[in-house]
Amino acid sequence: MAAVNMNAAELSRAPDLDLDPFSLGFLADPYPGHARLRDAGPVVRLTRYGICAMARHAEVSAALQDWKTFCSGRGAGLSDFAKEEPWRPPSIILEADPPLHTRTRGVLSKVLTRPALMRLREDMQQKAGAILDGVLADSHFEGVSRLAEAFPLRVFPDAVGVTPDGRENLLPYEDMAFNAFGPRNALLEASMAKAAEVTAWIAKQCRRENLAPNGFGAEIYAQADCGTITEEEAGMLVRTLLSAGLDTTIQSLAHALHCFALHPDQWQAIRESPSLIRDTFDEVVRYASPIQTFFRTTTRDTEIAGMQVPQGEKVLLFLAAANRDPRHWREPDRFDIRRNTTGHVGFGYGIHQCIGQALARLEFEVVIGALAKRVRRFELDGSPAFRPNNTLRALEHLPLRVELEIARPAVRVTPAMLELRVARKCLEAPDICSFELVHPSGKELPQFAAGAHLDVEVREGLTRQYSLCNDPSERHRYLIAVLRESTSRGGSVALHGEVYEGQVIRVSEPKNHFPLAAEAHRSLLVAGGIGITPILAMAQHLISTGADFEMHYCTRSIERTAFLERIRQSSFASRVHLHFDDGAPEQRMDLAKTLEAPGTNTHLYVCGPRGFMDAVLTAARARSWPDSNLHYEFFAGEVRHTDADSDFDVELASSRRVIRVRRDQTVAQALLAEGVPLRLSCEQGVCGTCLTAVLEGIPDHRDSYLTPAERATNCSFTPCCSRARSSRLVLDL
Ligand code: 8QM
Repeated sequence: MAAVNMNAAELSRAPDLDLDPFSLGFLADPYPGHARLRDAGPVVRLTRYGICAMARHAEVSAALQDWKTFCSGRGAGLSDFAKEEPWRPPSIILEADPPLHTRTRGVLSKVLTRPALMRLREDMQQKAGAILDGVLADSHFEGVSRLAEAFPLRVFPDAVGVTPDGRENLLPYEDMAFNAFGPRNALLEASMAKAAEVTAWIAKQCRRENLAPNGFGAEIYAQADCGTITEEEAGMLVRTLLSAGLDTTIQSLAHALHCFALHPDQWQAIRESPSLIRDTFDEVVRYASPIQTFFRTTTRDTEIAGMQVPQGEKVLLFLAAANRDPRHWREPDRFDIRRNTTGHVGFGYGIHQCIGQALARLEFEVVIGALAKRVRRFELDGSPAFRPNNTLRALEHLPLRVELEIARPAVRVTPAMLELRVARKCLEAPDICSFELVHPSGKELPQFAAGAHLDVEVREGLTRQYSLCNDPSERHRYLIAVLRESTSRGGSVALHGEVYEGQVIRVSEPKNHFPLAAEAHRSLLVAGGIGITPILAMAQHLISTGADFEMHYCTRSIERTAFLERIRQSSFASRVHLHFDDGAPEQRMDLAKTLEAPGTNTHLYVCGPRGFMDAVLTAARARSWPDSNLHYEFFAGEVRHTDADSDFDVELASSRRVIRVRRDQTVAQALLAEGVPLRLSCEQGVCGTCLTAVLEGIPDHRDSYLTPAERATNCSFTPCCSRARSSRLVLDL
């Protein structure tokens, strides 16, 4: 589109249009406005702003590629930096032309390399899994905050190396930056409410000393050390990442979820061929165009499709309208993951095309890939709501309902049993005995991690689970502690009364259903009574790794407190707070204070009696602790029985036999009484040995074995303790 020497008379003037593409009405439903703009001509003049605009694919795409005529150096928003003071120092990449742009873009392309992104993948997958565990525990959830925002917020700031404190400034900053490309309307004013504070935080984050050593931020500064850019420019490029990297990706995810809910057939296709996710990403960006518009400024008189556009004009490019121009696309308003999206301008086009798209694509593939394995179907559970922004097409609320994949219960291989000698049996407190188990010939024992337990065969046919409470770095012994409960089904009584020093007993290899989260920045350990056992091992491990943690141990009285002396002598004594039910009020545990304001990446571990754990977990959830940061294990003997229990039927799928389960029986008891073989171990929903697939009906889960997400699928249950909500369960037996 070169400047041409033509008489102005031979060129026609672009038609005038009185339309405000930044009004709330336009932004709420931009599509009719986009059609008007396209149909009015290849170039139109927006009288309200005195600027030119283009909305057809051919012209938008051509202008984006002709950076010499349509420059970025005078701003990518409405404001002309040649005439107005920019709201912040201009971006040295987005709002720059060659040669500066070439140099700064070169720096980011050296930082955001494929190998660098590949290194992030595994960690992202883990984080996606943790987020989905929490979100999918509920069949209804808010798609924007719980998923579309939660995931990028979890991975992107870490990838850049942003400090954990103050990350809540990131989204307000981006909202402000994207509004600032538009006119000074009420939207911009509103998002600028806390501008000074938010901008100051961002500026601080961009400094070298505030960036983590391994992130993209530090990599950018490493380029300053090579002399490619100055120290100040490095800070500006970090600011670019923080301006452009979060809300854009968030919205690609949010729009994708919205599209999947409206097009279940396409979600089904993705589930069948996950390789379609890559193309889906581009189709979402085309179809929804999270970035709707950008501006350029003409550097010379030019003509577009026979119409004159003078030098020094702001030109508004409607990326979103170009992406749905019927002159270019067949059925443009149809979301179709199989279409060829080549040439879409959702990432811009030409020298300024989005440099972060590979990172966004990676995030998208990881989350959508994880969802594809677990979610069969998305449905809207109410109306979505949009958040108006001068540049972004942003979903604010997306109420979703999901139907989950049937999780076939994993085949769990029975681990080998070990025969160990009781080297020491010791009364730790009234009714609490510890047992030190060693290899009879003194060999090293299989290693265990903090939180692990042993299945202990108390006697033939009676197996119970006990947490290991010694230091996990010890290899010569296992230490368990057992509370004698005369009301329970005999395990603890038998261990107290029938097992002596010198005796050999059979135990499983250590199993861990209560592991520490590797990524925790800080851990809060909370034990009630005998729940101290796994917590002791955790404290021992955390102190040895130099981790930040605090431990709370609640018991009925000092006399009934097991391991008191060990704790007082330990290397972590200073981290421990003791709380006695019969002690002075000021030493009781203050849940509100202990659980207040969870830092990002603080993990909570709770073990104790059910009522205790319920209180702690309820208090944590009330203070917005994310589910993925809550870890808990019920200690033995905590199966719920209620007076409301009623009779129901179970049907064996293989034989169609129907067996009645009476209100005073467990499913396991009813099955065994009818001669149906079933392997049982703990009989209290802790070990998972009896896990059975449920083909129809809804179980009433009472175990502490399945994860909340597994439970929500209703595809398996533990017949040793769980019951039925429906009148019949069809079991895969
Ligand atoms: C939009 O600050 C910047 O450099 C910058 C801000 C916003 C973007 C790009 C760069 C395209 C995502």
